[in-house]
Amino acid sequence: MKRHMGKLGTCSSLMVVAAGLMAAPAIAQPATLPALFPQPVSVALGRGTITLGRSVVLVAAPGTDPETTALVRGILSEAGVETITTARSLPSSFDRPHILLGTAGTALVRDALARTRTTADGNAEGYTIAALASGTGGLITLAGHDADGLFHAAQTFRQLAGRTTIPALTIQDHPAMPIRGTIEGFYGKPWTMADRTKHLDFLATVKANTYVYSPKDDPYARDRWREAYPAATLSALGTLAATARRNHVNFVYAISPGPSVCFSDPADAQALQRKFDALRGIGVHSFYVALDDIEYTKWNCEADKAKFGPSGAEAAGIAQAQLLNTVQVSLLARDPQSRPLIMVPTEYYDAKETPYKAALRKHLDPRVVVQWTGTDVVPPAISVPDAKQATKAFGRKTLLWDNYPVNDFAQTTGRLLMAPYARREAGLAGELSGILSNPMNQEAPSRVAVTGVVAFAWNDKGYDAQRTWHASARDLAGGDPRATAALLTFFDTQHMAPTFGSQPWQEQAPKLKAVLDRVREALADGDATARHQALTDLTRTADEIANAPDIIRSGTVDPAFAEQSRPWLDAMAIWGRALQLTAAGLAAADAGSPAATRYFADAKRLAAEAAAVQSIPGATRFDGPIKVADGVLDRFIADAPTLIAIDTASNR
Ligand code: LTM
Repeated sequence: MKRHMGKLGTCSSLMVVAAGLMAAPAIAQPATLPALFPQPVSVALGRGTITLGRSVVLVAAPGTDPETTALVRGILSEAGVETITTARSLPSSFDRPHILLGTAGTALVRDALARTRTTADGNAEGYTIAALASGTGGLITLAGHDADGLFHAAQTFRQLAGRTTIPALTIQDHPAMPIRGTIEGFYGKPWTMADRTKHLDFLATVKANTYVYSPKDDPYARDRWREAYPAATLSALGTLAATARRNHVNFVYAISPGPSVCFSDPADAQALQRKFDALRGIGVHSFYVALDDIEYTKWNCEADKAKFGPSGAEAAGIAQAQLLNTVQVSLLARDPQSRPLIMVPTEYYDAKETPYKAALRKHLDPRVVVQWTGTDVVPPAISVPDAKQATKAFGRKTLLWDNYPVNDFAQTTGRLLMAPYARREAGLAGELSGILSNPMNQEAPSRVAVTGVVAFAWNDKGYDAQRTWHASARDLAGGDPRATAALLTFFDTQHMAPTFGSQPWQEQAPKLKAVLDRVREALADGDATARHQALTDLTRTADEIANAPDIIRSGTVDPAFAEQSRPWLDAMAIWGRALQLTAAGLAAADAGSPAATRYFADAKRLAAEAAAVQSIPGATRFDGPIKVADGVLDRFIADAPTLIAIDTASNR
């Protein structure tokens, strides 16, 4: 957002300009609390505001990560700042906005925080922002507890710099959960390297710190796991790892040897190490062994029977633990920087006590991080007691693998999952080491849910599902209100989130359903005024649905979003026209006009056309007809001609 407001420092100078422009009595605009996502731990307003204007002074404390400095420069330019002067120390008074960056251990940062009577956040990845308005300028200190914290401070500063003025304030912030991000762990078409690069850039903006590479359809990670990657793929993964590093995101490489591994064969442990060595060679320092979705009650080799006895769940737990322990030890031996190994067990889908889990708990190195997906593969909700149960079952705090918004299972055929991230209980941070979202095959649409997952993992107690949802629409729309509204209309038509069973855990199109229910009620019981009002609302809603696809495609929304949502937008436009005709039919019938019959017939034809739109072949695991507000919109259009009698004899 570019702004050129000159060197207007405080409320009072802004007020003078505003008064001059509008010739109205000058009323000082009070500073207001900014909306920030993820919600910081605490934000307290001070007195006055700072306007960045055209010229600022940037002071980077010694040791500041040059890439974070470059990021802040970019944010300032984006905010309309034309001249960035650098300095090595702070003046005693501020004629312009001064931005100070650094970690809390540096004298410069300590001094700046003392001037604002603030202490530094002392948590890993934590940060403090202190903005002090003073004269025509001010001092904005971004103080990281560590380099990651400073990077997160810069991401919050991006949101502040997008405002017309920055209020004087103090922010103290740090994550509630140490691990936050995405596991590309779905079946079907993997993301492209370009998708992943964009996703890593996005993850940084929402303060995520982890991306796990685990596409089920990468043959070199699963069926052909023993084979080396082709040089070009390895090099592309290296580029990705570098992008992750730049974004302060931990790039984790996952391998799935389960379908063919022989646990007792040292050659297989060596094959795993060889694979990890190759990845380490291109800059990866974090590894993962995935043992989900495999047959674990049969051995893959006779040698396992000889070593572990007859096959079965308990023996599998012991064999898996032994292999993983070997990997954990070798990772640290080869690379002291290596992070703890992460694994997903074969029984990942509940926390019930079983012989397999007992074996894993007893034999697995306590350093190994264990994932689980909740009380089911796709659970309807996750509570603190659920997570406590998992801690008990797996013998450590677990890392939640949240199967939302993944759309690779049969119930999700033809769907994008665009509802807010919800039904995870505040307080889970006390019982989980983190959350990784398993996204959709469509990267850009996945960002909506991932924003929620990461915001919840950052601050579960302060998380607001609806407001975070709106904020993610705004981000995708580049801040444009019309495009934001169009996106939210679209999300409502893709709100349904199925479970593996027949009961969805998020309802379909709640906003649209409320409008359509009001029409049904007004027609059933309302007087002429109520009917007219309900039908007017219906027409407006139909227009919003019909127009949203064009608005989403008009360029303000990230083009990747429009491209990946193509068939859904195509179908939505047709459904919108069908609803417009339905609204016209109801209005005609309400006025006693026989034209209603033709409107309803045209609506029916368009509804059939919309329902026939198909997904892009191969884009998701299951191809099929595209769903748009299904069960709500289609039902209403079908029912509409029955809601009101059509006067076929009328000649009005
Ligand atoms: O959830 C896990 C641990 N494994 C698989 C995922 O790969 C898959 O994407 C989801 C959703 O279908 N279900 C799984 O079982």
